[in-house]
Amino acid sequence: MGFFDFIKNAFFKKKSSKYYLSGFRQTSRSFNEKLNFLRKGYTVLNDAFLEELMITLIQSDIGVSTSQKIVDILRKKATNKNISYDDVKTLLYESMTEVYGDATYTIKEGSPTVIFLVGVNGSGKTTSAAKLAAKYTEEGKKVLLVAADTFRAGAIEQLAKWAKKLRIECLEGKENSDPSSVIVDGLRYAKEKGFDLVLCDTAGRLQNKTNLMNELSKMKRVAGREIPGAPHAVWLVIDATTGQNGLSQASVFMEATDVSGIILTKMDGTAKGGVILAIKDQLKVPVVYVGCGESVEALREFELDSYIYSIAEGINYDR
Ligand SMILES: Nc1nc2c(ncn2[C@@H]2O[C@H](COP(=O)(O)OP(=O)(O)OP(=O)(O)O)[C@@H](O)[C@H]2O)c(=O)[nH]1
Ligand SMILES: [Mg+2]
Repeated sequence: MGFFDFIKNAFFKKKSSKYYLSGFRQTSRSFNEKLNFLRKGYTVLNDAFLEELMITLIQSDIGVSTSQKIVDILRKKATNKNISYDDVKTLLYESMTEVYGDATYTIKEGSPTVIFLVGVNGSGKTTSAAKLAAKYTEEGKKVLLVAADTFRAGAIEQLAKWAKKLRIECLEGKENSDPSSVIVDGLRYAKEKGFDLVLCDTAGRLQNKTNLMNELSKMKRVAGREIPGAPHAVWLVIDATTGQNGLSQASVFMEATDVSGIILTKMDGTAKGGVILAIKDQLKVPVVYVGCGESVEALREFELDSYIYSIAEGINYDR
């Protein structure tokens, strides 16, 4: 069985397949259209071909250095100089899988486990917090949402509304109060009431790095004082439609705090899904969730094989 048959079989058995196919539809379409140059003229894997491939990868938001790595891996893998379109595609997707590397992610558990969602405004923190709360509640965990975005008017209400709709408890901060004090209240309440997981939504104001650093480190400090090891994860939420720009946002946050994972939202609204490879390769932070649509279920755990399959072959299937 070939590489694709293997991942195809596994892919269609998964509940996530339909979300991946629709979430990565634009990326897949654009990527496959760009790869069409391979159909024209290239039957030999030569420098001109590799150069053209490199350009295609860069145009797909994979970034220069990550694209170079993929091309280098592919060159090494290609033992046969005479290549067909299908050979190249298989080699390419194997190389992309290799460049991503280890895709396993485990959350350090605490009692309760505390997760911060951080990121610039509009990236999808609040909706992701709500969607994650719904997912973990369904898995049997007792989940508390903490609305610690005390900065933006209406932010607390936005999360409280979601919580009400999903029937999940939400501790609401007061507008303009210190977000760290809301975190403390939330964690004390969670301990007292025996919650398993606390998801903290934070403000997305575009600050200077010093302010951001101070605010995030204070929130971390107070969380750690309440619950040993907290926060157990800090997930940076990035809007995928920003493409390579998201990468520079991520660098700023990574300098300000320890980011343990990335949530890439709005995949369904962009052809820039290639940025996942650039983020993991350049920042060495794993992608933990991908937002494949507006619905609660469309926030999916990141699965490397499903991702590669969706951008590679998804286009050939009826969706
Ligand atoms: N299509 C799509 N829309 C999304 C996704 N995730 C979030 N959104 C939308 O993006 C918009 C912004 O989401 P929010 O969750 O409010 O973003 P935020 O980071 O909390 O924003 P601030 O609180 O202003 O910092 C909302 O309209 C969401 O419905 C996704 O995966 N797909
Ligand atoms: Mg918000």
